[in-house]
Amino acid sequence: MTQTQPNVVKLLKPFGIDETIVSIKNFGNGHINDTLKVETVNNCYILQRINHLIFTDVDKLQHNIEIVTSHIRQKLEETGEKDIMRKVLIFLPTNQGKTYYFDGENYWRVCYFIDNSCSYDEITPSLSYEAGKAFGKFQKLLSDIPDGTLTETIPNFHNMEFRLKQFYEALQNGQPNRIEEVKDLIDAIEQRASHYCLQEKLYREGKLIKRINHCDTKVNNILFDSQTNEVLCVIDLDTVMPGFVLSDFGDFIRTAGNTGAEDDPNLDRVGINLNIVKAYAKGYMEEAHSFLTDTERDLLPYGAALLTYMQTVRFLTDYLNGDTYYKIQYPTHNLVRTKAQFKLLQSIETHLEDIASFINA
Ligand code: ADP
Ligand code: GN1
Ligand code: MG
Repeated sequence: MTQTQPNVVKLLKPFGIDETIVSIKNFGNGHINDTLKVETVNNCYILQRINHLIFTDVDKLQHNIEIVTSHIRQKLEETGEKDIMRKVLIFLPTNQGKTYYFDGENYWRVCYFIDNSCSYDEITPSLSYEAGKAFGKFQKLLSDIPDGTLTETIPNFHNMEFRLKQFYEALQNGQPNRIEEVKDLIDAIEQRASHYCLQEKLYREGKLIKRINHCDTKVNNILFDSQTNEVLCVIDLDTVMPGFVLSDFGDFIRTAGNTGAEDDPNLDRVGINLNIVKAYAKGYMEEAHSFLTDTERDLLPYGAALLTYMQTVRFLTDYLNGDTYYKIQYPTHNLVRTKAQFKLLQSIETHLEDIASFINA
């Protein structure tokens, strides 16, 4: 945890849990929330502290998640799914009827730990294929949620024009020494700015629609059966919101299709891993071909570059602002992340035709 260890017994009470606790473990390595696995004599739970500086309207956030999980549950019931407890997250209500609890300082939520499940931080082509199917199916399951039902839990989250506006504000108000230090990166971002605002332009022209996306398509946001490796469910639902379809293709390529790490200090290790991209494209298209428009499909390779460009801009903006958003482990962490994302972007930009061939295979 980033804070002192919470009083887990006290936090579980409002959710109606007063079983004896057997163990408490830190879980996950996200940049935003804090996750604990809590085992009691009868059950196992995930307890999460919601970062309310980032998700500023926790009530709306949890409302979105409740709609998404019940929609998926209903779809699974309709198809006669037997193992529903393991195929969609179940959040526990408090005695106030909310799926979160405010302790006066922090917001907390609890869901059941899915038995015999695991997640992976390392990728392989076969996991990538499964992930493509899982995220494609996730978008498909949610594609009939009526417009206006879900809110943007972080307004303009994957809006490139908005991210560039934040970047330009950081150039005005950020730390002067840092701005000076990264002049070349700033130039590279500015040169590409209009190219990477195509989605917003097409949307205004009525040529691109919005749909529900996961918006954080990392392989560790999928739970697999720890024995059979079958996909169980998609998790980490905070950023499920309306937006453009490229998010869920592009962000997976950005996170999994990198031969190096997101914060790799050795840029020689960073580049696009085409085997991973090929496998993801295959799995994703198997599910998504039924709902993608021609425009969306044609834009998928561009989406891989766009999401990587967006993350470059977001990491650099945070660096210029003095590291107020992402958790960092050392002072130049956001700069190292920016350089690695930019290297990945350059690599993706030279392989757009390969990516298109995988999508159209
Ligand atoms: P974050 O990415 O913000 O740390 P996640 O919700 O993705 O938070 O959870 C972190 C990790 O905890 C996941 O990658 C997964 O391994 C595990 N996890 C989360 N929820 C569950 C669950 N209900 N059952 C089993 N494992 C879970
Ligand atoms: C954050 O929670 P985590 O670490 O999966 C961020 C994503 C970024 C990512 C960088 C709410 O995700 O948008 O892509 O870090 N989530 C939020 O890897 O900003
Ligand atoms: Mg996660």
